[in-house]
Amino acid sequence: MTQDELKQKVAQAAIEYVVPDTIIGVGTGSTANFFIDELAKIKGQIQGTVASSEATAERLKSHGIPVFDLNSVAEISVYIDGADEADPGLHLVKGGGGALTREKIVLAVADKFVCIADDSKKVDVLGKFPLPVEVIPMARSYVAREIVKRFGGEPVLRDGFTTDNGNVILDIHGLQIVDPVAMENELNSIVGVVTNGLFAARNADVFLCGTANGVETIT
Ligand code: ABF
Repeated sequence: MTQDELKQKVAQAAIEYVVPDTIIGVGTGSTANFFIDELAKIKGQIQGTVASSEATAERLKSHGIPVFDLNSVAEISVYIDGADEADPGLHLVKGGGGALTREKIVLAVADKFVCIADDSKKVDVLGKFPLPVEVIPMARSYVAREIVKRFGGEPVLRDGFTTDNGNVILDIHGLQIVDPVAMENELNSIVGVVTNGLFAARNADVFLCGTANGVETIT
């Protein structure tokens, strides 16, 4: 099976987690896009969605799926999104697509987090994928220096990229993240950091992992 076929399989499997007559949080990226296309087939069964990026909102709307502003929504039954890395504790690195802050905000409102990815995203220790950190532009150099001082690694400015929130991203290369919860919290304590791509304090509840032998459900 190709990687796209694996992504499609997990997207189809995620439909099982869609709660009828509720609002669904929808992530960003190529795997989430497969999910949106599957969701379109059952769009009459849900009230609507909240999107984690402008790109996702566009795709949802192009299928005629209602997209609500998060401020008008009190409850999201489930948040379904991809990841860049997942460790055995279902702690994730996300944000390769640059949507990490809105992803984390939508997730904060959701009752359940279902992560969908092919098995290339499974790792023993997080950090091989550069860890994205969204930063207020004027704090970029300060935050980069603090990161090197506290964690080592090499923060690299994502060239020519501005987030949906008007900020920049530093991708930290060369990390071995053995305590993802502690690192997530400490990164967030640096003034000028908006969010970081560790989804560890709130990790995934379910990981639907696409393998050559089918979809593995990891909880
Ligand atoms: C989002 O999409 C991100 O948090 C993550 O960076 C990315 C995964 O993309 P893909 O599904 O294209 O591999 O979920």
